[in-house]
Amino acid sequence: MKRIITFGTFDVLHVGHIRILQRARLLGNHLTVGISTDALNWSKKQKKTVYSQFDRLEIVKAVAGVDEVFFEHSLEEKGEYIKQHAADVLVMGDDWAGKFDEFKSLCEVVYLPRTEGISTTQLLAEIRAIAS
Ligand code: C2G
Repeated sequence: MKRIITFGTFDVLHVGHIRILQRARLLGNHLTVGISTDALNWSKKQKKTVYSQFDRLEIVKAVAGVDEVFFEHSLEEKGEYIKQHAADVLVMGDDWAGKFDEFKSLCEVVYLPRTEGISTTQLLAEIRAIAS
């Protein structure tokens, strides 16, 4: 059994999110996803989410290939989350490249390329333009 862990906000779920979850899952047999809480999202990005942490957790849980979800309350607790979930591999998008190398003592750390041309920020701008 190879256990994968990944983290993210996953607000207004889009194909970039789906692809990273699917590619992460292909690296092992079990995928756990840490969903950034609303408070963490505000502190790390000064952004409010469209969907609440509860809705974001429920949506990601429903994605095929996702086996388990939990709330990520703090970036500083990442090592604890890796241990609690007995993860063999930490997967992150390459926008985080190098940022989590300190966890290489606990598990393998893999940065996967982001999907080009799509982001929640861009989607929200398009929704605003369509709605106005
Ligand atoms: N992602 C992607 N392609 C995109 C957009 C996002 O592959 N076009 C990936 C990101 O690289 C990340 C995951 O999808 O690995 C979730 O992205 P976000 O919701 O933006 O998550 P973020 O706020 O970066 O949270 O502990 C770290 C954080 O919780 C990561």
